[in-house]
Amino acid sequence: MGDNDPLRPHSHEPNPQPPTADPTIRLVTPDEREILVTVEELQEEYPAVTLPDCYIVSTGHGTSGPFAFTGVRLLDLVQRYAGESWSQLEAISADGFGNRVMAAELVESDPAGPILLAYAINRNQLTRKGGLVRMIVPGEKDDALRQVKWLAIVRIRR
Ligand SMILES: Nc1nc2c(c(=O)[nH]1)N[C@H]1C(S)=C(S)[C@@H](COP(=O)(O)O)O[C@H]1N2
Ligand SMILES: [Mo]
Repeated sequence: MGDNDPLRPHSHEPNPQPPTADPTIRLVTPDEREILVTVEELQEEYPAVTLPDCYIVSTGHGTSGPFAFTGVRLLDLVQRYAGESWSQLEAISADGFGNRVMAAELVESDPAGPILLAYAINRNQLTRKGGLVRMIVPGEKDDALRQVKWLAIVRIRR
């Protein structure tokens, strides 16, 4: 994929502007099925989990928080569509910012809490500008490169 590979290390300068308006996520299963997951489905079909003490730690430009993020466990979403037959996934935003998540990180979650797909912050719905839907990785303390705003694609790999 060359220089535009969203999974390669990228700049710490966050993009402040949502690249698109629609927060629907395209989930791709290991057998290449594509499922569109809306914010409403996340809110209605999965247990809501709130992590009360999240920080967005940004090397070079400060830390913000604490925030209480509410959303679904990424593990719950993945297990619904891929069962147990997967080893990792790619979480990629609409502005081409990405992260790889290994199964072990979801199954044996960090003591700080499980990785979430968040739709609310401090009990209020996240705005699109605020990152809706945002991946929150509570175990990440050193920079904010895993706190992916505007999640657009979840590609699950065998
Ligand atoms: N989609 C997307 N997510 C992103 C970024 C980005 O540019 N695009 N920047 C990251 C970086 S470098 C930082 S510091 C934080 C900033 O989060 P904030 O905008 O909520 O302060 O978002 C992270 N998540
Ligand atoms: Mo950053």
